[in-house]
Amino acid sequence: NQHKSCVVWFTGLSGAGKSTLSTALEKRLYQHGIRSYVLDGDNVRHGLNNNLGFTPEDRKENIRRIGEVSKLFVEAGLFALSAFISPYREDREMVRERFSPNEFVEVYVKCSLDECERRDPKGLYQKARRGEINHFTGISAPYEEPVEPELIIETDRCTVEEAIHQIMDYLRIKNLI
Ligand code: GGZ
Repeated sequence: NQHKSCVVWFTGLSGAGKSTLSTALEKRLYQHGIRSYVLDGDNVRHGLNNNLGFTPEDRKENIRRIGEVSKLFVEAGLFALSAFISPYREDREMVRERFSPNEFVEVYVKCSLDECERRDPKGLYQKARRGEINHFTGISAPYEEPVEPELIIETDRCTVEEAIHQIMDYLRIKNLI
């Protein structure tokens, strides 16, 4: 049951489905005997990065640190499933460059802003529209789409199950699992 380890880097708008997909992938990998760990806002922004906000500079540092933590996971032989908006192309590319080409799998969790705003699971878009949250991605801060992501998953057009299939197939083709 030899496998390589890698980072699966989920990028996309708030509410696009990054956490849902990374958690579902963690479960599926576990069923295959592969240990992985989800890094997301809940376990990183409240701890390691609790001194960072949402300005471009803070997001850059957020993503840089998460990239370094992801690298430690991969060196430890685990799959790192990193689920952050990571809205700036330059910041994602900075992380990519820390890995060998087959170790970094960028997954664009694509969903229209309209749909994310309709879902609004935490009511953050509504707050952002009212001007109660500054620098909110999609409303008052940019999201730069990936140019050549390894995978694009359109969460307003497929089920979680289908999305996980798509990722697992990719990992198999690349001999990562
Ligand atoms: C975007 C914000 C903001 C602002 C708080 N902009 O959907 P969520 O709630 O649970 O996930 C979002 C999370 C984004 O943190 P990231 O570390 O992923 O962002 S980045 O990669 O850009 O550094 C959202 C919440 O934090 N949140 N304020 N202004 N999202």
